[in-house]
This record gives sequence, structure tokens and C-alpha cells, in this order.
Amino acid sequence: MSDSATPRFAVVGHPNQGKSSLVSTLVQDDHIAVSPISGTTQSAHRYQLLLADQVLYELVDTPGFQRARQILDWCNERAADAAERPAVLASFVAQHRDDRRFSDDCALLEPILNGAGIVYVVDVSQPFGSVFDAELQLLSWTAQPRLALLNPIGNDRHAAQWQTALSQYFSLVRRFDPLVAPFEQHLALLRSLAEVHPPWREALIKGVDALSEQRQQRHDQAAQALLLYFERMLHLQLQLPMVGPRDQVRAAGLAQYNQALQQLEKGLRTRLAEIYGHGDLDWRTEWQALAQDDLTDAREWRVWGLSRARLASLSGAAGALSGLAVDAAAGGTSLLLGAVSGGVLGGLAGGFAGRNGVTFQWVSRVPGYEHWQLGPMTSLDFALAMIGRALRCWYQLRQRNHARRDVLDMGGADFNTWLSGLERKQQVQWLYWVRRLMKRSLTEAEVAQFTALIAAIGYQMDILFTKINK
Ligand SMILES: Nc1nc2c(ncn2[C@@H]2O[C@H](COP(=O)(O)OP(=O)(O)OP(=O)(O)O)[C@@H](O)[C@H]2O)c(=O)[nH]1
Ligand SMILES: [Mg+2]
Repeated sequence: MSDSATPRFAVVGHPNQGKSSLVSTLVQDDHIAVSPISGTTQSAHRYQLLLADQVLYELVDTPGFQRARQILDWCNERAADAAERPAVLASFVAQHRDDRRFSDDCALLEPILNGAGIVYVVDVSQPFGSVFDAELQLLSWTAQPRLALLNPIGNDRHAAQWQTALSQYFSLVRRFDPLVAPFEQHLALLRSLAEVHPPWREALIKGVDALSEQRQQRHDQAAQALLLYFERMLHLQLQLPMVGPRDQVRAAGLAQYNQALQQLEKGLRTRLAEIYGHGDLDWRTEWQALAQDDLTDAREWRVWGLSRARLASLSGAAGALSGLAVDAAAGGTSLLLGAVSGGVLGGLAGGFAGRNGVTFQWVSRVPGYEHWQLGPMTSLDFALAMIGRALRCWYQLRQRNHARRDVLDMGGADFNTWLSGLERKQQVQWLYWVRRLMKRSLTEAEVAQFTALIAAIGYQMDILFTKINK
């Protein structure tokens, strides 16, 4: 339910300026039609951001202005002075709402005349022009609270010119890229909206708090989902009947194992998409899927995980931690800071030698019950590669604004980079927990510690993403 106390803004402007994109991002709905074709939105549609059954705010997506100049002329002929303008504009809409020539303009103006605030969106890669003057004048005639948004579609070449023009009609002009604006900027924009109309202020500020809380919950749920996935994936085992020559059994087994891994990965992706409210994603799975060869050829899969140098530097310390049964949470010892003896490192480096990510063994000699067992995962760097893939999925979903319609791309950002942002102690702990989890399930207290480390990586993802998209 909503009422006049619910902040409501009509998102308006010329066609193809990113209006629907803005609505998508701010109401977190990726089903809203967004496309490079001008005139995609053909009627006004109200969207609500609902959290815990409460409407935080409403945005009305509208078609773009078509005949602002003609409407302005019509109104100018009939309004004697400024006091009459809102009423004259309302009578224009009343008289023309069924006139096909003005249907888009009426659909756009109507919610504003019914009390919605205005968010005027412009693409600042395009120059300002007189056609926009008429739009701005009409909007000012509604006398409704308003804010203008500079949307850099591709570039912001004409931003200064727009700023000058818009400042004459709007007391607040902000820059916002609905596709890649980091979450903090969403909140900043809502805080700006809170300034344009005092009666809505409190509700919008509450909305900011509720959204921040929701985001934190999503991250927490995602960290839990990741850890659950790590456990299932690292412990994955398949039993194969012993029929046929070893090589054939092995090849068939690897194919099955790969399928099972992919299923687990898919389950994780679905869960993360659900957590972050994405319903309509294209993962372009074909090239990104794990190939069967990846299971046996280290060169292929290592790119997903940690670099050799980093692994060598951390695994020694992590191994020593395990060996000495040091509580990883205590940390801060010289071991964690890098003083690892050659002996320890040498022992662990053996993990590199094996090219297989998983074990493959004959587990029963009882006649009639022989079978091969494939898994669990034995190679630390294969485990880290799989974890790296999962973290890339998380990064994609965590940072993805709902306005985006492009395919998800697992390239680019990686585990190595995020890990670099953590203190060395935490980096070692990361490896320590992965190694532990490879051996056995974690206790509740251990789960809490590992989850906190996963959260720390998520925080690094945010820092890097914000740096790129300032
Ligand atoms: N690169 C980039 N593309 C954007 C941005 N905002 C919108 N776009 C793209 O611009 C195109 C138009 O976006 P829409 O949100 O559909 O624009 P609209 O104003 O609703 O358009 P109509 O409904 O046709 O009036 C889409 O292809 C968007 O993906 C942006 O900030 N950066
Ligand atoms: Mg649209």
C-alpha cells in the first residue's frame, strides 16, 4: 500500500536518455524494458521499491517527450500569467490524453500533475539544444519538486553545458550513471531526492537506512552460500563401477565429475542471483564453463585461482599454521608475517607437482563390489581456482545494477587482486581455511571465522569497483 506520504517521482526526459535504466536500478528490477531503441517505453508505469512489505518509494517510468514545443505554445496562448500555468497545463492534458499525437507527453505529465516529484534525466554525451528548453519550461510550470540527473551514456562531453542550462530550472543537478554507479551513489542520490521535498524527507532517509541494511543482509547471505558451495565442491566424490579399462573409466568419470561440478556452480550462481534480486541473467556459460580438460591440465585452470608466486608465499605460512595447530584467529605471529622456513615450503610445494585436481582411486577389492572413486579435490591450487571462479560470480552479481542488460563476464577482476587488498595475516588465513575445509567440515566457530574472511574479500571487491566507477 502507498499513500501521499510515500515519496513518488516521475522519471522524465527526452526519449533514450536512460530513464528506464534509472528506474530499473533504483527499484532493483531487471525486468523493466531498457533498450537502445528510442521510444521503448510507451506508457507510464509505476514501480515500487518494497522492503519488508513497506513501500520505500515509487518511481514512474514514462515515455519520452515528443511535442513539448507545441504544448508550450498551446499553453502560452491560454495562460495570462505564471499563476495560471499549472492549471492550463492540466487542462491541456485533460483535453489531449486521447489524442495520439500527444499520448506520450500526456502519459509523462499526468503523474506529475497528480503529485509526483520530477527526476529529469539527460544524456550528457549529447549537446544541449532548444528542443530541451521547451521540456524544461513545461516541467517548471508544474511547480512540482524536482531534481535533474546528468547521465553519461558513453561519455560526458557536454556535461558543463547541461549543468548551466539545468541549473536555471533545478536547484539540484546530480551526475548518476544508472548502469555502473556503485551502491553508495544510489544512496547519495536518494539523499539528494530527500532534499527536494521536505514532507518526503523522513521517508526517503528511512529508505536509505533500509536499503543499506538489506544490502548488508544480502552480502551476509552470499558469504554463507559461498561457504556452503565451497564445502560441497571440495568434498565432491563420485563412485564409478569398474567396467572396462582404467583409462576409459577415468575419462568417463572425469566427464561426470565435471558435470557435477558445473551443476554445483550453477546452483551457486542461481542462489547468488536470487540473493541480489537478479531474475534475468545471461551468463554466456559456454565459454565460461569448466572444461573436462581443466580437471587434468593445470595450465588451463590456474588462471582462475591464485598466482603461483602468491600461492608459494602463502601456502607455506598456512601449512605451518595447520601443522602447529595455531588458532588462525590469534594470528600476528612471525609465521603469518612471512618468516617461513624452506623446509615447510618445500614440503608443501609438492602440491604443484600433481597435474590432477582430484583423486582417482580404486577403493574396493571385494569381488563383485569393485569401484573407482573420483574425488575429493586434492590439489590446493585447483581448489583455489574453483573458489576464484565462485568469487568472480559473486563480484559480478554483487556489483551489478539492475539496469544492466549485458551478459555477465567472468573475466577482468580476479581473486588475486581482491586478496591483495587484505592484510597478509588474512591472506594466510584464507589459505588456512581452504586447506582445512579440504580435509573436513568446519565447526560452527570455524564457519564464522571463514565467513568473516569471505566478507572481507567482498569488501575489497566494493573498494575496487568504486575506484573504477567513480
Ligand atoms: N553506457 C551507458 N549506457 C546507458 C546508460 N544509461 C542508459 N544507457 C543505455 O541507453 C539505452 C537507453 O536506455 P533506456 O533506459 O531504455 O532509455 P529511456 O530514456 O528509458 O528510453 P525510452 O524509453 O526509449 O524513452 C539503453 O541501451 C541503455 O542500456 C549509461 O549510463 N551508460
Ligand atoms: Mg524507457
